[in-house]
Amino acid sequence: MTRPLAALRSAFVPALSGVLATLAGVGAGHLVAALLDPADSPVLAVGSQVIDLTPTPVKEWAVAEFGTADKPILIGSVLVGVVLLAAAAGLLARRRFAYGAAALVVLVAIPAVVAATRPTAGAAAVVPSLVAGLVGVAALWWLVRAARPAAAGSVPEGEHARRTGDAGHGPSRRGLLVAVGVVAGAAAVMGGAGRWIASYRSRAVDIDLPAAADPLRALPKGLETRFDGITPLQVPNADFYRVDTRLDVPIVDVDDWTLTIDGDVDQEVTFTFDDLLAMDLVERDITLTCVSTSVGGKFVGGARWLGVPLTDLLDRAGVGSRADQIFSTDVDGMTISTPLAVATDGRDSMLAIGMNGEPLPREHGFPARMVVPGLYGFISATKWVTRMTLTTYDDQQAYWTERDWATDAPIKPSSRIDTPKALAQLDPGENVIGGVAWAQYDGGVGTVQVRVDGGAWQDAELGPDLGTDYWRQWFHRWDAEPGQHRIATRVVDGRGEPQTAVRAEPFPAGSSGIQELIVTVG
Ligand SMILES: Nc1nc2c(c(=O)[nH]1)N[C@H]1C(S)=C(S)[C@@H](COP(=O)(O)O)O[C@H]1N2
Ligand SMILES: [Mo]
Repeated sequence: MTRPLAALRSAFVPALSGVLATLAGVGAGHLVAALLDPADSPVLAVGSQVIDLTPTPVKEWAVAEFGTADKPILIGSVLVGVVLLAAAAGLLARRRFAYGAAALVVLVAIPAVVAATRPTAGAAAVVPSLVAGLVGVAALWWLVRAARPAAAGSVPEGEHARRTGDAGHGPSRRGLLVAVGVVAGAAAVMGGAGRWIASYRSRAVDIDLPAAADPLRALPKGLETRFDGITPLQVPNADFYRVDTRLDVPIVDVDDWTLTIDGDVDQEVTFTFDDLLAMDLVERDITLTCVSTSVGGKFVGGARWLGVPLTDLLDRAGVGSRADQIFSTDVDGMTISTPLAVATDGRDSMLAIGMNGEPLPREHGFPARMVVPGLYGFISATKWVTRMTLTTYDDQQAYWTERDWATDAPIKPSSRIDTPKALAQLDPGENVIGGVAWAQYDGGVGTVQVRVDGGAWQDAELGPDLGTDYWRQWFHRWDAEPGQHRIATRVVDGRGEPQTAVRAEPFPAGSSGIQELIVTVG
């Protein structure tokens, strides 16, 4: 055997020991966290910290590149980093066990510190990382011991086999295999159990919500019932886009939850969930849009929200004259700024507790979230909200404000092509082009237009009108001739103003420009 190969071989078992010991520790930490607070799991804690520390351009790139898959990719990267460091710890442990153990302790100290310094961390936040450290070091000790050569000097291959079962003379190859198997198995079982428990705890909530004081009419039939590929008029909860800084879903117990309104108010008030249920509830069709969505992007969705008008809540507290923002905080200390004057200008801003006839799904903010028509979600749609502080932009800066995003960001009007898809292969003859468009301000969607191969803009036909706060489905029948074609769309608002063709990136106040895609006919 060549020298580098031999070195590699002798490094393999120690490195593997470090990795397995670490995975066992992480698995144990994940399991304990699932029982206490899943957010304190070592991997999630580090992942969340990475999200918060990631510079905005990188985050934008990741969201654009991977969409909602950015989170599994992030967790994967954290795990790869951990595995490399764990392998190094294993190699150190071969030199001297204490070195390797120390490296492992440093490795778990990172999530422990991160978990303990989360804004809402309790004393128990470090427990999962402590458990991870203890289990990791114990597993490493066992693996290192099991891997130690039976005697000083070299033992011929066959000797190992013969020594199997000879407990008195130190560990054997079989001992090592058993240790490796047990540690790997335990890591998988504990990690798997942790995941299962966490997902069981985050299952849908079963509460009956009262009806709105003045319920909306049943939803009309949308264009999706006539044309394949057009986004449903109302997006089912399970398909609704999700954008937030959380890796997991906060598990909020509705009996412990309260919402406090404080800051520049006549009197601080606190509402329980039952207090909300006792108030007059309203129902509204509102389209939610994410500032991170690119032109033609996916992070937009229409839903029917049930909740309490925001001004009913603010009036109970009595807003002072100094405040210019609602600085809202979620269960985990995440903060969002909303311009007070905009939110209270008469639009249907609300604290939503229901979505499409069901309690808010945990992913979408259970038990309560803000919804403000016409403002991008990052300055308006606080999920899992527990506090609204009336304050000024000078006095307090929210999460995205600190990251240089705009503080006033009305949703830009836009039209999106849902069908056909970019680069689709179509049959010649009649094809339906269709999608959704929004212009969430006075006037709303006036017309939606379609342009083929840079020609004249032609009016599309519109689907049901649910008000200016809601998107509008549209379709256009196109007699397609063989060849390659460019199709584009734009919305013209009720005042006759077409959406701008000027391209803008999502940062800092939302994307703009016209979506154009290429299809092949023939
Ligand atoms: N607590 C909390 N609320 C949040 C966010 C968040 O990261 N944390 N993200 C906001 C953003 S950027 C958007 S676009 C909307 C998305 O709401 P959805 O996930 O229900 O679609 O929630 C907003 N509310
Ligand atoms: Mo967003």
